[in-house]
Amino acid sequence: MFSRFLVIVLVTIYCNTYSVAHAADCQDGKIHEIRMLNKSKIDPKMKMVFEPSFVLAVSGDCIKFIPTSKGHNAEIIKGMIPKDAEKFKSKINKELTVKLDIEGLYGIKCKPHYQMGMIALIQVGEVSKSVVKKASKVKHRGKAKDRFKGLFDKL
Ligand SMILES: [Cu+2]
Repeated sequence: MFSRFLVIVLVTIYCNTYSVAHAADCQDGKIHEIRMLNKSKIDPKMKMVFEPSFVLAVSGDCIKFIPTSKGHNAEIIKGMIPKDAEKFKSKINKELTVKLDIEGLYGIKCKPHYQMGMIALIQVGEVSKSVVKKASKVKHRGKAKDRFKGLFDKL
């Protein structure tokens, strides 16, 4: 009986600690929202997009990926993440908030629609020319190639 009570107490403490820690994660920084859409709200001719597809953030900011349309996810593209930063990947149709502490460029794709050009670029802090050059050299397929070119051209 006592141990059962203890388990409940411990679970309660754990849950509270977890939610508090989680909520506190983004307290110091800004939360940038990126929507996952079947159709762009800016240019309706564009299908399968992250919107905005480029975010300029500072270290400690959070990015919230919102599954506005169904069937999308957000994950790091191999080779498009700063050294020492942690990779992330959301589940299809699930919202994900990540805190980005390490400066640099983060390339994001939606796994099912990558070839259709569903990609995004996040810049955290200042980035050097060599960082931009390295990230822009990552090879892409399908429409992802053109859309990344468009994003890198603006950097
Ligand atoms: Cu998608």
